[in-house]
Amino acid sequence: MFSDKEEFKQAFTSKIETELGKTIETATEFDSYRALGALVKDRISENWLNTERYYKENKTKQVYYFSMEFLMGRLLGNNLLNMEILSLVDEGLKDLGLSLSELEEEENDPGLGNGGLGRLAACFLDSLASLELAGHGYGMRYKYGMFDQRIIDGEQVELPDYWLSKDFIWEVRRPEDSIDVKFGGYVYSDKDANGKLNFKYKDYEQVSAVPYDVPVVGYNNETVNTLRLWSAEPTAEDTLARAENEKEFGHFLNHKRSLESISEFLYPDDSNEEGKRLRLKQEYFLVSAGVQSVVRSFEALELPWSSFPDQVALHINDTHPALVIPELMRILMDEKGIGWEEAWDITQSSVSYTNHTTLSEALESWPVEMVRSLLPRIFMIIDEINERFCQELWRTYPGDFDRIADLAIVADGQVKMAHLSIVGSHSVNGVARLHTEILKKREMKRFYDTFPERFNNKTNGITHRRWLMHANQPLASAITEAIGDKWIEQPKLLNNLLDKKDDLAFLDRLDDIKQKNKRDLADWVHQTQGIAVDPNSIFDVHIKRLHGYKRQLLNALHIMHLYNELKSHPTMDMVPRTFFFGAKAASSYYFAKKVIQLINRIAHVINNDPDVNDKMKVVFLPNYSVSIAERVIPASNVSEQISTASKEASGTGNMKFMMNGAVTVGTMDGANVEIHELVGDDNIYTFGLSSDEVLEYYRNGGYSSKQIYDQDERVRHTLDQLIHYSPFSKGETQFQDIYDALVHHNDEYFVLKDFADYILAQKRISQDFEKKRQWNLKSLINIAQSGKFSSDRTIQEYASDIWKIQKVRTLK
Ligand code: 26V
Repeated sequence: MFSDKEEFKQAFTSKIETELGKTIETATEFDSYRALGALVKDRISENWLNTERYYKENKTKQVYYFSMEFLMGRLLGNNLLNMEILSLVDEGLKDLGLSLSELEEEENDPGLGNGGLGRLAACFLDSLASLELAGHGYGMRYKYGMFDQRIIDGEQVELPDYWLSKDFIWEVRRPEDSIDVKFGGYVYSDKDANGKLNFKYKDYEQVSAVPYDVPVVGYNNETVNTLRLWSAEPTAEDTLARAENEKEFGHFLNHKRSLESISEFLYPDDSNEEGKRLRLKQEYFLVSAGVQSVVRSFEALELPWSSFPDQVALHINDTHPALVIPELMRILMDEKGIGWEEAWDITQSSVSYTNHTTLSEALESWPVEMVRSLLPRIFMIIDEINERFCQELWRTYPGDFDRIADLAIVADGQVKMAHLSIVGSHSVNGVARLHTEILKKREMKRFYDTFPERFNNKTNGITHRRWLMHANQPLASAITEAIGDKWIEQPKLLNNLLDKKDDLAFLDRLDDIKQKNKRDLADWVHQTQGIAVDPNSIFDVHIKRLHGYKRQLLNALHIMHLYNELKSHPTMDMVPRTFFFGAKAASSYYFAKKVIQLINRIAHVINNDPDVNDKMKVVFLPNYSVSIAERVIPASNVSEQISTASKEASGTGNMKFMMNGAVTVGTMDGANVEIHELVGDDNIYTFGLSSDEVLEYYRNGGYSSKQIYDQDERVRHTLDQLIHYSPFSKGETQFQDIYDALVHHNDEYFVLKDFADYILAQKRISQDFEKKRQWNLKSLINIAQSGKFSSDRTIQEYASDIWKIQKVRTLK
């Protein structure tokens, strides 16, 4: 690496000259970003090669984390941080008249994920490399990631996110490792001389999966793992054959486009909509390319097949890559000649599965006919897995038709992917304690009864390197000055900050840092949106995907209520607040888009009303992304985690806020429960129904939102403003559907039920925020207790309990 700043400056200057044929003076910011990236890549490559060689030579067990989403965020700053040259580079660039943070802005944020699930995968990769564990990501190289959100006339408009418009400098295309993936056609079998059935495949369509490898750099070590993203292209033979057969070039182009569409775009996470065939194609494409390439690497080791599970762990991030199970069976049986029993044993022992939601509408299932026609051999194998599983159940529960129908993998003309995932793996985990309990006791109870030993909990985590050390460098430095730097390797040691509870100077320092971050955010909001916000107000932040169950609507209605209070009591004492929102709604999710429209409407009314706008402001941050989260979270005072209890499997934003000293207002849902347990009643604002209460209502009824509307004047007044003439509706009907959902369709997410309690929690926050010292102490306690939520802890648990892998030392 660079021994000092001067050496870096020298190397950087010559990179600009050799790589770009320019000088520091003539280079644009993007040029400088590229040159810096190229320089960093040079330094990564040696460790990358060595890591790979080490794993091979030592036959290290490898984990492959299959995920349809990796929400990586920008890589430049993170790589510099992990290589421990961030400040050296920062200073060197300053000498040359450049700013690192401005160069970082030149990088497109690769949005190859929807939200929590994709970002978790990215945090996990960072932890795997940083803990020197041999774990790699397998994902899709979508041409278009999460859409680019614009707000036009107060409504969400989606533009394609062509994130590759500027080269993605971190990837390395490896055509030599391409894999052929087959779709469609039909299967026939013949018997060989020994009477053994062989399955053959005819008239299929063949696609080439070309891998693009991205290095994943460990923190302060020599490990560089790989994120392998697959891209769909026509195969060489296919192209040649078509060129010979098809005289018309147009046909060829159409064919090429149809193949490439497999890795064209990321599906939004609420799409129950039609046209899912392409999504199933995407899933099989990732799985088949991935498993074939894993098998290829395994074979290079020249070990017996029985040792496959000692060499390889295949992890599936939700059910999206569940076809790993039949695909590995297919390869082992049809291509390697292994019998069913042994193949099944190998498969089950290698595969593990994480469930990320209990929402029934989010559980994947595919029409039998679609699977059969698109993946004929895979369907046969699934069908056989199902047959054998149902027979086994019949032996354990003879005559219990109801139970068997309930647990079957193929039933009602559908293939149930969660069932396939549980049956075909040795481990099933939930992502927070409460979530895992709900899986065991309710959603997957019958599976838990059948395979209790498979179920386990792995509470989610976040990488403290990106979310604290990089996003909030001043806070990280203050922590290190206070308790030394061991917390970086052992985040639980953040606990030592509790010794500073009575240290007024330290509490003031935390406050100063927060204040500075708030000013920076305020400046950025002013520059980008033209909205002036008061850095002394409470920064109250609600950033996450827009979903009914996440209840951005509850927050919005509360803001309307506060506005009404201020308007009717102009002299009312109110602690100034700025409400920030960031949220994308899937394009087909009508209700979610209405809520975005409402929030923008509220922002417009409040921000332009001089009667209130020195006390309240509402900011909707368009195009919420990892990089926006990195700006906003360090500047937050209040973290909104207000999902309907039982619905949010874990949440990970909640952990990021906590680690940056924001205090949570939240329901007892997901990982909020564990945050509450760590910080205690005084350092979190909990409110609302418990998950048991919610589940009880769903089961036995008894909730009437209309009754609350009729009885609570505040609710009625606020809701009426949605449909009657008011500043928010202006007499139009655009919010009628929100009103109807809450009043006439019995408020599926218990917004009205929790409204009163939420108002009280928010009142307490306002009162407490004014007691500065006490508030700073709450902030300190949150930071001090956040170590548990480092993804290093989570990954260590996966490594020892599920994957059975250990730390390795890579050699120079
Ligand atoms: C998918 C769908 C599809 C159908 C309509 C409703 C709906 C709602 C949510 C989803 C996403 C399911 C998978 C997911 O992203 N889960 C998130 O995973 C995070 C990481 O474990 C966790 O923190 C979040 O609580 C969980 O929602």
